[in-house]
Amino acid sequence: MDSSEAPTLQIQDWVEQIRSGEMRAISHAISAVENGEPEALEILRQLFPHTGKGYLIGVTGSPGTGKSSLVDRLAAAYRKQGRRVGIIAVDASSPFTGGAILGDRIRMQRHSTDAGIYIRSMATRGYLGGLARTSADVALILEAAGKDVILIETVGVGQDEVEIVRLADCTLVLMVPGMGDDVQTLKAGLMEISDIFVINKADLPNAARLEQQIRAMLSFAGTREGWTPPVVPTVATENKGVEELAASIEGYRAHFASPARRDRRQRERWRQRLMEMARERLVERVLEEQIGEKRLLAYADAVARRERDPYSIIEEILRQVGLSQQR
Ligand SMILES: Nc1nc2c(ncn2[C@@H]2O[C@H](COP(=O)(O)OP(=O)(O)OP(=O)(O)O)[C@@H](O)[C@H]2O)c(=O)[nH]1
Ligand SMILES: [Mg+2]
Repeated sequence: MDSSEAPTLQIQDWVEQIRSGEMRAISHAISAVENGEPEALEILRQLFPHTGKGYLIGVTGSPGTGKSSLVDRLAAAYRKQGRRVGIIAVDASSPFTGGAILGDRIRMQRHSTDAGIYIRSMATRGYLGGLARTSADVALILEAAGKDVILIETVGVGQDEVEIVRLADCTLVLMVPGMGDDVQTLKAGLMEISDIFVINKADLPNAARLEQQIRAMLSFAGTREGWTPPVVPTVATENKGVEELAASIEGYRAHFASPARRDRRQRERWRQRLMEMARERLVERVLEEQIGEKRLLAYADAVARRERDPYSIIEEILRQVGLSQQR
């Protein structure tokens, strides 16, 4: 065998193993994506034609609202229906509650003997390719591995996290009673992306009040393509409201199942992802490979001291890589 053929064959084997759902092959591929290893791109390319059938559910909300607990329950409900489940927990080590790591550990133990469920935690820092793209790629791997439902848990605080749930087919925003000004704390960005509102910890006082507030807010926001986000109360710790939530998700899925709607959403999603991917690759190529951190710092110094203006520096950089329009 020619040595140049060896890696290709290996990758083909690897891809086959992922597609048959082998946990170690899946984990290995996810690590390759996370670490930006060179073979990751080839794996993703080969897996891509086998994606597109999984349903991505984004679960977001402030720290400690019960996202992990609820994801755990939803996963169990889907398993009962015989569906294969993937879970991506982004930033499972929230510094705010401290409960999450323990919670995730318990969850992993509970499902550890079930081959139909794959759970992966990802820390938020240190991804070469950016968090949103990395988790999108991880979701593609899980889809190719035959997961029917993929749950992505993320703390809805930063732009990155909002980007992540934007990838989802359906996004749940968790709120809990008695958190400050309740609905006032709901960021406009989250409002825009929420397909279903979940009032978790509905066992706590003031759950009904929160529900009223959300409904009042929704009556101003109106419907999107004929869909008004339902408000579903749950008690994740007691497994209450989980069936109802699964039914709401199913309702949402059915609502957007028409080919025209689905195609429009898919096209919009890929338009955004293509732009992000292009931006990222261009920045990587131009700044890291052509300019370098040292030169970048020197430019920044010059601008900060007002010795140069940033506009002509960008022109200069583009000229160097042959992309300038001004010649
Ligand atoms: N009373 C009550 N407590 C709950 C409920 N759901 C979760 N909790 C508790 O809330 C705490 C946080 O739950 P998690 O599931 O870790 O919340 P999270 O949103 O994943 O937290 P982070 O990932 O740290 O942002 C834990 O102590 C849970 O037991 C609920 O419905 N009612
Ligand atoms: Mg959590």
